[in-house]
Amino acid sequence: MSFDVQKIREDFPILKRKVNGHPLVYLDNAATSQKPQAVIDCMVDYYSNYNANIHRWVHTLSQEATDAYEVARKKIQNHFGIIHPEEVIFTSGTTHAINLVANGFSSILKKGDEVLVSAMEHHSNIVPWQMLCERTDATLKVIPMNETGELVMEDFEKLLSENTKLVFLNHVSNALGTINPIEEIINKAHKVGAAVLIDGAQSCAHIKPNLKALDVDFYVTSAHKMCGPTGVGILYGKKEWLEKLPPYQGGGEMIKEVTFEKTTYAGLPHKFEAGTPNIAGGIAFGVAIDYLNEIGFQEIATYEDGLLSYATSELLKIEGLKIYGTSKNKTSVISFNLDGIHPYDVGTIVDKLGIAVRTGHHCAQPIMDYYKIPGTVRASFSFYNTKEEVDKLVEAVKRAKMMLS
Ligand code: 7TS
Repeated sequence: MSFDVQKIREDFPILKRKVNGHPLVYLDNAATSQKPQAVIDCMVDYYSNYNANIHRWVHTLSQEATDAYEVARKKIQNHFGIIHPEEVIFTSGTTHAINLVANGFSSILKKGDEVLVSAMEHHSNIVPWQMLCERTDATLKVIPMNETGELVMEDFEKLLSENTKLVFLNHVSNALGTINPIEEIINKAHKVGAAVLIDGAQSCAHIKPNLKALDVDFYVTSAHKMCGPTGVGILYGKKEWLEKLPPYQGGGEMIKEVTFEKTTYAGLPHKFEAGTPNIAGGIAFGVAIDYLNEIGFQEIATYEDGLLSYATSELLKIEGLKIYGTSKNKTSVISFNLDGIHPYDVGTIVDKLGIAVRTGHHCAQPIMDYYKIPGTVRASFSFYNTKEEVDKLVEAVKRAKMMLS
C-alpha cells in the first residue's frame, strides 16, 4: 500500500487532542507509542463480550478468551520468526522478561564467569544483571561506546573469552537511536559459547527481526512500544534454554501437580506464566502486530528515515544545538541539547506549545555520564508523525532558546 500519513493519523484518536491549547505533537514515541482504534476496540470487545479467565476451559467464555489469547501468541510467533509457539512467554513487559532470565541464570553462573553488557543500555538491562552478579559472584564487564554513540567492536572482541557466559544488549538504544550490529555480536558471542539476550524494546516498532535467522538465545520486548497496550510483553527463549531455566514465579497455572511434599512444574510456556495474565493486553498485542504489518515495516522504516533526516538537518540549523548519537545506523530518535540550557527547561517550554518530548537521562545514566551531561531533550518520531510536526518542534526549540538564553 502507498504510505498515506494523513489516513494513518485517522486511526489514532489521541492525535486529535489539544494540549495547552495547541494540537498535540506527540514526539515521545520511544517512551510509549500511541494506540490505533483497532487496538482500543479489541480491548473494549474483550471486556464487553468475553471477559473470562483463560486456560480454565470449562465454560464458553473461558474457551473464547483462551482461544483469542493463544491466537495472539501465534501471531507473535509468526511476526518475530519464532519456531515454536511455546517459546513465546507472555510477560508484563521487557523489564519483567529480563528479570526472569537474570533470575534463571542465578543457578547457572558461578564465580569466574563473565557477563557483558553494552555501554548504552536502559537501566532495565543493567540492574537485573548487576543483581545477578551479586548473587553469583560473576563479573559484569562493559562493551564501550564511542563519541558517535556506536559500540567499539574491537573492544567487544577483546572482552570475549571462554569465561563469557552471557552477552546482553539492546538492538536500538533508547537514548541515542543507534542500531547495534546484533548479527555480528551474536555470531562472535556464540563462537566462545556465550548466550545472547537482545532487548528489542526500542527496535520492535521499527525493525521486524527474524529471531530464527538471527539465532539469538533470548529476545525481549514490550507491546506498548509497538502500538499495543501497556503491561504486556514477551520473552522469547530458545526451547533448550527455557527448559534449562528454573521458573521465575510460583503460583497458579505454572504447575503440573502440587502436594505439600513436592510440586512439579508445567511445560513451556506455562512454567513461566504463573497467575492470571494481562489477557486483554495479550490479545490486543496480536492486533497491534496485525496493524503494523498491514502498513508494512519497510514502509514504516522508509518514512521514519525521511522524518529523521529532515528533523536532523533542520534542528542542526539552530546555532548551539548539539545532537548526541550520530551513527549512520539510527532509528528516528534525536537526543539533543542547547548550549548552556538545561534540557528540562526546553522540555517545559515546548510542552506549553503542545509538543511532547522526553527530557532527562532516559533511564540510561551511563550514556549521560559518558557525554558528561545531566540529560538531553529527546524527540522520537513514529510513522504517524509529519514533516509539519517536525517544523513545529524546530520553531518551538528556537523559541525556547530565545527565552532561555
Ligand atoms: N529497554 C529499552 C531499550 C527501553 O527503551 C525500555 C523503555 C525498556 C527496556 C523498559 O521497557 P518496559 O516496557 O519494561 O518499561 N524505555 C523507555 C524510554 O526510553 N522512555 O520511557 C521508557
